[in-house]
Amino acid sequence: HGDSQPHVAICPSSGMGHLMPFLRLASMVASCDYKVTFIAMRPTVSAAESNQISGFFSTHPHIDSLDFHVLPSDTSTATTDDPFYLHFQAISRSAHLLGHQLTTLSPPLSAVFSDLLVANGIGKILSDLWIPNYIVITTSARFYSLMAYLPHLITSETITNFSSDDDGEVEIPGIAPVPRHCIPPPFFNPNHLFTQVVASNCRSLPEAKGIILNTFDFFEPEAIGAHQNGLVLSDLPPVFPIGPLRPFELNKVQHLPWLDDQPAQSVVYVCFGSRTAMTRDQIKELGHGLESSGYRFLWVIKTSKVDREDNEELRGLLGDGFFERTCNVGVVVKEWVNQEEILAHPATGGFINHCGWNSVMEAARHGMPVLAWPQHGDQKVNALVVEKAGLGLLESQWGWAGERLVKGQEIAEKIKELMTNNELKNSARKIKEEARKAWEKDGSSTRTLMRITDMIKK
Ligand code: BUP
Repeated sequence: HGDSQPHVAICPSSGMGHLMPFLRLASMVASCDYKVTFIAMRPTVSAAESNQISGFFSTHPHIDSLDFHVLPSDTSTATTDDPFYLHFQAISRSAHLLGHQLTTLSPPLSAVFSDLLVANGIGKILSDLWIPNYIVITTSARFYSLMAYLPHLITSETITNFSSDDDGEVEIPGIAPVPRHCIPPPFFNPNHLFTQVVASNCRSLPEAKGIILNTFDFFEPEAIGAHQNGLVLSDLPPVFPIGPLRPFELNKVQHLPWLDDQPAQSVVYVCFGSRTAMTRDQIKELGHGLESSGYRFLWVIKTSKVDREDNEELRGLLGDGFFERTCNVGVVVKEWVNQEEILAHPATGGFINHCGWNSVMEAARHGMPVLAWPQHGDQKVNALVVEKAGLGLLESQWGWAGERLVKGQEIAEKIKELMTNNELKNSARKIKEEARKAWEKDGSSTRTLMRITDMIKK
């Protein structure tokens, strides 16, 4: 130990979808006998994130924690009031301060694992000091390709030339073209805050030592292969696919007495991630859909954008009598649940999900068939990956959040298909098997993680 033990700093950005994979990575790196310092972004966007961070440190006392205070976002020029986009901008704007803070850590850092959103701010500072920076991508390899190529799409005006009713495709070297309707709408506007933050950080990708991907060879062979062969852009760093990242141990064991009492594979688990996407009317239709599908359900529902204001009355939202009529077959939860445990539970038979990438990797790890219902951002591209890999069903006509009201009957039909499709069940099982193999002694993710840790030791 002592000075010979390599020291790695883990720098996530905000939002549960960004925090979770970094906590997992911190735990995995610490178990390779490295000294790990975890940078906690303050304030967090949601209370769930700060709870998750404290839960993590109660089981990982050997990992150092360092708070980093993010500068307030600059709302004067902002083109959006979305709290997550504003926070992304704030983090991106503060990243140079984070870079300086990292250089004062002791013992000096052997490497940094950082979020893409801080790449621009810390990249140059770290490379001047010869500290290798590995950028961790919290989305699919396919969406990473689109982001990496975004600066080029903007400069060449390829993307701004699309009109909103265009049903063309965006060509990206090395990977299958991305249908226009799957590209996040902000990307068509080069002045949108989200587009600017992503594009400016992606311009710094070439400064990184490597790109860590939470995916695995079997799941995304095309996009991983394209990067390994330098097809997307020739100046991008090498990729290191080490997914599915493994969950870490928590002190609190969740009790799921209701789920324990249900028959095997009988329950539809419904969760659209930590931020809400759906309109009130759509939530109501989803309620109708679940009810008329006749299946049992466990529905985790978030009714406002960020959990701090999450105080809406579910009863009013779901309509008179919903709870009375479904009390024997369904459970609705507003609280934070341990999703991995639900996906691992024998009673769970299907997963209705927005395709936040962590959820996708968790479904893959547990071989859980997914009804993909993407809402925002990277989720439509992720849903294409889910469909192509054989992990789920995708109804491409359902649109982005709020674009179209999908009726309960239509949802119920899809739920029946999800729960009865044997071909899908078999391919999901195969994916689980391959995800397990990726982490065997000689598996692709095990070997890739070892390559990274060997590089850091040198
Ligand atoms: Br909600 C919820 N419990 O109650 P995604 C989520 N999770 O464990 P998101 C719980 O949070 P972005 C809950 O397992 C996953 O690891 C879930 O990340 C966990 O979606 C994580 O799936 C959520 O990537 O993030 O939060 O919408 O918008 O960044 O994709």
